[in-house]
Amino acid sequence: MKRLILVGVVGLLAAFSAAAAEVKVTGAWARATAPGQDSASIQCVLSSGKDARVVAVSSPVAGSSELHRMMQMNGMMMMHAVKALPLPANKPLDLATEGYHLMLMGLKQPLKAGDSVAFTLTVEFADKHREQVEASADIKPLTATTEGHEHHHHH
Ligand SMILES: [Cu+2]
Repeated sequence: MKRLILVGVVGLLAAFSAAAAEVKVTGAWARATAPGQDSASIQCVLSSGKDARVVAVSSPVAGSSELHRMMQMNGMMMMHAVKALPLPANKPLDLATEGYHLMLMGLKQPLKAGDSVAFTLTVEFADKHREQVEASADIKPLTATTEGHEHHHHH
């Protein structure tokens, strides 16, 4: 009898944690801005317990924010806005590896190393249900690199 009760409790806990953590944002960071620079890109790793896609990003420090992807064009790295970032169930998406970043434009203040910047992702699940995911990115010194993935500069 005692053993049956224990199993029941464990099952309930598992159900709770699955519901509370469908989408996770880890390792979010952005580079400190140079003088006069009014845009920044955020890198992070996203994971979801269900099939989903990120359809929007916003931040209180930016006038506007977009989902961006890098693309090589005529030997130059260009970036362009995309409508969504794919987020298949249980398959973490490392934005840097896939050439994506979250683009903050029209920054209201410079980003300083050691600070953090809050941002919100709008996630749409396969059933069209949408959820807001709050996260924050650590601001790293201007010289921080993304292990060779950084091919572009924002001006
Ligand atoms: Cu960009």
